[in-house]
Amino acid sequence: MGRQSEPETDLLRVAGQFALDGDVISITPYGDGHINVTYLVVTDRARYILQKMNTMVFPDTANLMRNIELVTAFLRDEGQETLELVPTETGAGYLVDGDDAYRVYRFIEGTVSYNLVDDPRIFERAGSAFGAFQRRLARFDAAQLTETIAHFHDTPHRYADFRTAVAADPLGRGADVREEIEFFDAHAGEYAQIMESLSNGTVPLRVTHNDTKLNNILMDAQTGEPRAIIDLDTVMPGSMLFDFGDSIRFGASTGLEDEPNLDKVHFSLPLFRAYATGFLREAGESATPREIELLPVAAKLMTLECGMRFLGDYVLGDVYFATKYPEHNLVRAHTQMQLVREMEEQMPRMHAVIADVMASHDTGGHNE
Ligand code: ADP
Ligand code: GN1
Ligand code: MG
Repeated sequence: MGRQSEPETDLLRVAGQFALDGDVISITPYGDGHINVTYLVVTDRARYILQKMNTMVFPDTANLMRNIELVTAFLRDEGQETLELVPTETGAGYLVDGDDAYRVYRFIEGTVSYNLVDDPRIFERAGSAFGAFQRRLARFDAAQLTETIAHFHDTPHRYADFRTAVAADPLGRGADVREEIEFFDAHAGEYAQIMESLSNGTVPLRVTHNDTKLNNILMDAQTGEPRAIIDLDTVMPGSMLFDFGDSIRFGASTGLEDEPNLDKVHFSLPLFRAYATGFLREAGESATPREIELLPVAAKLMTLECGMRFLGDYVLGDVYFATKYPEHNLVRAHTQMQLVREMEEQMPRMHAVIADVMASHDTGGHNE
């Protein structure tokens, strides 16, 4: 089920309640996010992003928006370009409209984002940007933040949800995906590695982004340098390993997350190296030995976790992720499974890459 766009008159009425500069010329669907419904609003003077927030995924809109205000204010104070909310005409940070909630951001002009990269230099910059984001937020008081989605990267918890979905099987889709279900069952013994290390303190709790897909970074269209990290809905206490792993899951692939032709989907060791180089240059100095040890494992675990979320959603009838066609979530699950298999084959090499990158940073020094 794709999330439905609103009728144009409703959108005009909604946009009209925000303090926009100029008269609205057009409102059109925008971007590739799976959670919110995003529109580009063009006025005769400026451009904006209007989002109908997903209140099923984020029921506590007030605290979600408070988190975003706190984090963006902090980043701005640090001199970092970030999302900028546009208030409503009555000065509120977002708009409640019946059962729905909307927000508006200034459009960050002159930027591009990618769903796929083949140039390791671009991916290294993505690594630096997410590494720097995490390093900066180490100075932010995590106690101020609300946990917007509980157990977000708690992989054993995600697996329990997955088993519940498979047991319910409301549409009878389970029978067609038995092999896929077995794949995630076969890995069940591995899922607790990060959570156990968080519990025993060998992996510290930090403030993390938690949704570090490549398309959540806007890069400067002229220079290629990262400008702003967006999609701050899931900034919460978490592990460095979640952010590193999820970026690798999405970006160190030669194919799109929803590429139906698996011949095009391969885990890329050069892209893995590039991201690790950028990320660890910025965030590696404070990493504990256990964090370093788990970086390759985290890539695999975040890929397994996302794969079981896609497959679970397929079984439940596509109620969570936006989809464009009936098998979309299944296609996404297949790409994640393919990447996991290849990561397993490459695991010793991934560990060697991390050792190499750490050694080169030790000798090169860290520049703040
Ligand atoms: P979702 O939670 O659904 O992923 P995002 O907040 O990531 O939604 O927004 C979806 C897409 O909209 C982004 O991938 C990006 O392309 C675009 N986008 C979001 N905010 C801005 C902004 N302030 N300026 C420019 N583009 C933006
Ligand atoms: C969703 O919001 P978006 O599209 O950037 C999801 C992530 C998944 C991702 C998979 C709040 O991210 O956790 O990893 O899809 N976000 C939420 O592409 O569930
Ligand atoms: Mg997004």
